[in-house]
Amino acid sequence: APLNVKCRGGLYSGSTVKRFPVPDDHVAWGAAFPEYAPKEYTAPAVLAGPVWADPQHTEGWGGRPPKFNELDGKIDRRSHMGRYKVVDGLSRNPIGRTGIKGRGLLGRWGPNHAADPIVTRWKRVGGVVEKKDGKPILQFVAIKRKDNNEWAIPGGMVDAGEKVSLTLRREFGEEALNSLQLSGADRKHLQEQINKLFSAGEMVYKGYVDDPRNTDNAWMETVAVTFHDENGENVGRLPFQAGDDAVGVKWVDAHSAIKLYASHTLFLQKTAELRHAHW
Ligand code: RP5
Ligand code: MG
Ligand code: MG
Repeated sequence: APLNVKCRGGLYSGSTVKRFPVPDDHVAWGAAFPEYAPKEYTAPAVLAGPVWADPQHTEGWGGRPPKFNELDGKIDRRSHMGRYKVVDGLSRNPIGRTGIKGRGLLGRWGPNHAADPIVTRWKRVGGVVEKKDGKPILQFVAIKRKDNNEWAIPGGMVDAGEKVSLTLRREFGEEALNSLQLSGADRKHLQEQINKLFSAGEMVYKGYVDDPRNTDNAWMETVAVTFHDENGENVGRLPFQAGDDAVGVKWVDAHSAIKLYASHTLFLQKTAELRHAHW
């Protein structure tokens, strides 16, 4: 499969900084590329130093140098891809060149860990499971991202010290069910419904994400877990409403021609294979 496709070429997301053009056969660090001169860019929101961001790579790192390839206090700087290289004191993208240095929109040097919940049911028409080419059609919950209007799985960043199982539930609640706008009893009731659905999940992918925000020094990684509602009764009761960084939510039929954010089509394909669904 082609590597670093969505994080190469054009302008860096939300900026006017142009990525240094990297031809397919020059992505790998091992390919000689003496003229490679990427610009450095880290978004103002990251440089402002919110809790989710590391310090800038100033001399001495403001007394808090990142412990690369380690569990650094509550911050997990280990990669699902194995040990990554640290070159001139900075983490290096394990897949290859992206045409930009720094962190861009990402808070962490090195891996930025996310979790993606893939919630599925069978497509039913008049109560009967619909089939194509003899296989049942799987549907999944998609959200429309506010940052670029692309349809995506309702995933999000794992907070420092947070368990992935909690990130999956929290992000699904925030983005697909607008849980942040609920209070008291309503939120508690919704949480119980989510917990029931999320009690048994299966991991379909763990590793690097071809995210448009990736840079030579910072990149997205995820754990994608699928939760299937065989008879559709649990998910049928959920009050879907887009929230937080999502502006739309809907059930989408899974099939090979679908276009989704970052590497999400790949996670969906793995889910369809796991369920022996049409693809
Ligand atoms: C993707 O970005 C991951 O697969 C996950 O869906 C998402 C996490 O970032 P935010 O949704 O928090 O922007 O790489
Ligand atoms: Mg979110
Ligand atoms: Mg998100």
